[in-house]
Amino acid sequence: MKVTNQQIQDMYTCMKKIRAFETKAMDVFAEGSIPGFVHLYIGEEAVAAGVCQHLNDNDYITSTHRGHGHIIAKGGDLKYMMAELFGKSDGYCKGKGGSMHIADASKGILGANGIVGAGHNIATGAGLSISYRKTDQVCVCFFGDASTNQGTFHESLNLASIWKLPIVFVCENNGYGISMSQKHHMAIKDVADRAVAYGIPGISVDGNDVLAVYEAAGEAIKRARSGLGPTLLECKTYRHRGHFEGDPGTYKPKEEQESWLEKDPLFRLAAYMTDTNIATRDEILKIDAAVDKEITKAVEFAMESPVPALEKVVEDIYSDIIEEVRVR
Ligand SMILES: Cc1ncc(C[n+]2csc(CCOP(=O)(O)OP(=O)(O)O)c2C)c(N)n1
Ligand SMILES: [Mg+2]
Repeated sequence: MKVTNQQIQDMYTCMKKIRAFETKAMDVFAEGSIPGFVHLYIGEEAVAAGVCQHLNDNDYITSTHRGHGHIIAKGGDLKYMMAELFGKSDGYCKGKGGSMHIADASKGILGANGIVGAGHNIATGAGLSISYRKTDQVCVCFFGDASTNQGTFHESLNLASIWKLPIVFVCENNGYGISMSQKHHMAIKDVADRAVAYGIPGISVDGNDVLAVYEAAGEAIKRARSGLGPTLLECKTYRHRGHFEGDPGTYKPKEEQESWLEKDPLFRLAAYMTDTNIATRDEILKIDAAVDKEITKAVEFAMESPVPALEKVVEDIYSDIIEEVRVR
């Protein structure tokens, strides 16, 4: 699959945006500015960036508790995201959802999700809706390795396969479900092997190599758009932080952490870009500076946004859409 220098630069910008957003979220959480939990995506940026490079605004994604990266890569607005993390009224969910409940229907972002395995079903529903409407949209379902032990994963892959739904199931295999390493939560090494049970392609790639992710995701998305059905794409990666902020991650062996830090996807891509003359060091630093500026603005926006009034807690509980359906 052909990739242009411009697309490579765009993927770098996207990964840098995720890294900078997450690093800022880490800092403001440590200062006590963010209520609730934050699960950071640092180290896994190449997966969201490489996959979403192929998507349009009207394609769908479903996400997880570790969702900031997916939302940024799908075009989510950093200001509204940051305000949501701060629990402020200008946030995506008016400050009532927080980190794990960010959605933007205008961009096909069907929501981050605190329920492990729930995105699989939402993606299958979105895929079914696309196939009913006969459009060329796709839905990408992002999820972690441990979530593939949930019944929802198996039910969803089965239905998506038999109905040839336009879905790409993207497993971000970071080797852990909270503190439990993969070798203690499943008896196989490659999650992609699970595809065999549903008669669909199962591909495993280096999830810290954005070009490998881009290539494999491109094939899977092409297949889905052309009506050939779903693919299970496993991207092997690693989270640099603990499961959530506050988890010191002492269960991760030091040598393991060091070996993955050497494979940092952002630094790897920057090195590739300079080695192959796609960008100079100065050009990369310019991108970094522009991204940092955008993040600073997002934090200012979040800090200036008002705390929601107490009475707002009882608003937005029932959907107007349900009211409309009832009236009809
Ligand atoms: C249905 C459900 N069971 C358990 C949990 C608690 N929980 C939160 S994250 C997590 C592990 C998820 O691991 P994985 O799917 O590999 O994603 P990762 O955190 O590694 O990105 C668990 C068990 C939950 N949120 N929802
Ligand atoms: Mg995991």
